[in-house]
Amino acid sequence: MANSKISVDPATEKAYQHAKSQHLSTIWERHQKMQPICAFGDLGLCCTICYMGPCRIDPFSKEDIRGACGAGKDTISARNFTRATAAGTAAHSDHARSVCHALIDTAQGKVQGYQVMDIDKLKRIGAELGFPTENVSYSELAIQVGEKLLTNFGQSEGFLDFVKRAPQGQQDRWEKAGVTPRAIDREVVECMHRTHEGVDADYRSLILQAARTALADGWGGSMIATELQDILFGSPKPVRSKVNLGILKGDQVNVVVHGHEPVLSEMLAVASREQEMLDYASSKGAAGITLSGICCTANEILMRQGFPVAGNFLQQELAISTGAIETMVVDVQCVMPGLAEMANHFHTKLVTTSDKARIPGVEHIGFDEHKALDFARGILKTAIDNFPNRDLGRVDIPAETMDLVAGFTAENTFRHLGGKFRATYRPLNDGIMSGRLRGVVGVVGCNNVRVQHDWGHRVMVEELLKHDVLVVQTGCSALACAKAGWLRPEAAREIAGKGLQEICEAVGIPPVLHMGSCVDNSRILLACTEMVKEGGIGEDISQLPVAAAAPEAMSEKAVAIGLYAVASGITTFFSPAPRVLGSPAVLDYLTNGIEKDFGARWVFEPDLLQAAHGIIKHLDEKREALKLDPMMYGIKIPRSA
Ligand code: MSK
Repeated sequence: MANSKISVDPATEKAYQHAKSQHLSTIWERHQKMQPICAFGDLGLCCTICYMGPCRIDPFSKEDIRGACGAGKDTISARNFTRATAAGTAAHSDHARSVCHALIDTAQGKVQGYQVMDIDKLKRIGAELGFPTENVSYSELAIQVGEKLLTNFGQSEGFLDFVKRAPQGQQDRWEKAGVTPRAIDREVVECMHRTHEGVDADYRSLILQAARTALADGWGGSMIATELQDILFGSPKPVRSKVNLGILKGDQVNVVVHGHEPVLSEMLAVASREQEMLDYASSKGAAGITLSGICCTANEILMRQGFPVAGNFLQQELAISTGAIETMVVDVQCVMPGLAEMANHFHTKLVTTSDKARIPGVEHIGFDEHKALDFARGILKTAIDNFPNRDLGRVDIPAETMDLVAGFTAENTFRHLGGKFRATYRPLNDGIMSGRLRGVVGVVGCNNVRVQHDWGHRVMVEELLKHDVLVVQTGCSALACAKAGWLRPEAAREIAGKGLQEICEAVGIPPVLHMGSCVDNSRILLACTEMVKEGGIGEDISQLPVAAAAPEAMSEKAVAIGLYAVASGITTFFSPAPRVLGSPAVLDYLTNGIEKDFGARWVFEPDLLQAAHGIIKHLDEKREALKLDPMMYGIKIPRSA
């Protein structure tokens, strides 16, 4: 941690101090009250799976202590890890299932307001799935694609369709390890079965099932969600916008979307631009409507429509504490129940909209896609009606905002790099081969109250940029770096090493590429696949000079993402570590043994600057194995590596 402040972001620090001065409960105070955290739980050595316990294993005991059923620390720790992976995969994949249904319903004309926006992508994916794409209506094709991908959830035979997209080397490894994912729901269910009392007690066998489940997320649920959202709402293109609490407007109706699913927020985006709505806002004394977001619903409407972002995970309560939000509309995942209490202190209406996610005491208006646009208009109208209730004496919006460019995808990065006439990853691969670029690293994931807000992302990314590493990002990590200004093309000149600077300036991209929400980590898998296909820097993903990192990991989804990255051949630096530190065997497998199975491993380094240096060393080892040119500008590996 850089200092005693709760955040390295001045807007967040100011908003926190303001909330504290009003004695408002925030995550920082509640977390403090939880201290000391339970070491058994933290180490993964508490078993709550049956009702004979809970059983806890003392990690320091010289005896081979076992739970009542005889499960030791390796079994307990691996079971906890497997269940976390299953929960993370379930979250991403259930999201994907909703998008499949939304695409089918749209094509059947059953929903209001949506239309298929990316016909080219629909045709590409239709062809990939084996459907004729000529002389067929787009609606028919969309239904076929949606229905085919829906079978990936529960099919009793075969493997997931998008597994075939992976480089052959990855597919061969998965087959050899017996982890090629079959059906998404099946893998999640099998995790729950195997971790039930008295089933699988072998830690390696459990972790391999966790890997199969994580792969069902990365190359299944998450990839389906990303692809179908692109088809339905349009594939992102580079777009300018702004980030941080200062985007909230003192004289406008502020509506904030929060969570992960873009199905409703896309309609709110449409409705917020309608003249009728703007006129209604004006009739209530507001100068306009500002629609913005928190977390990944924010990333979705940022990537596709350029709407501003109020903040990332740890800023959600503070956004309400500005006193300037009329309505916060939440859907699923990363929505803290603590929002309810914060909203009660202000005029803010907090509204849950997914029937899967309610909060006691909070108004629930179940989203009805069939009347999606009218539903969105209704929400906006209520927000506008709430504008006169704002207590102007309590409004305190930090001034900070930052410009950014978002909207990068595996496909459009391809076009950017290759120029207008020949879409190719060649310049990227050439940049790596010639030593202008050291490699590419995906720095992704959450905020975690155990880490100073945004500090982990920034300390790591800054070090990587200085050492000529192109950084791709998603989720709250992208927003942390956006607030620092590193998602502006000018940042290349300001912060990047000379080689990275030259590449960014030649192509006109920022040194940090924002690729979307958590499910869009699947775009990073596809970008790695393209790098392999382009040739010259590795025969499969595990040979590429690439890595992944989650420096402020918080959710079970982060565990699933980390595991599918590793199982896809990408060494992943993850902190805080998942709850496996209490089992030396599980820890050794995840950080060493797993490399034999997948060509990559986990690294749990809590010193995040040191972790950045570890990433740089890892990239250099990959470069050396490929006998690539030395780094063009001779930047040395940092001493701590
Ligand atoms: S929102 S999962 S805190 S990235 Fe996707 Fe942010 Fe992590 Fe939630």
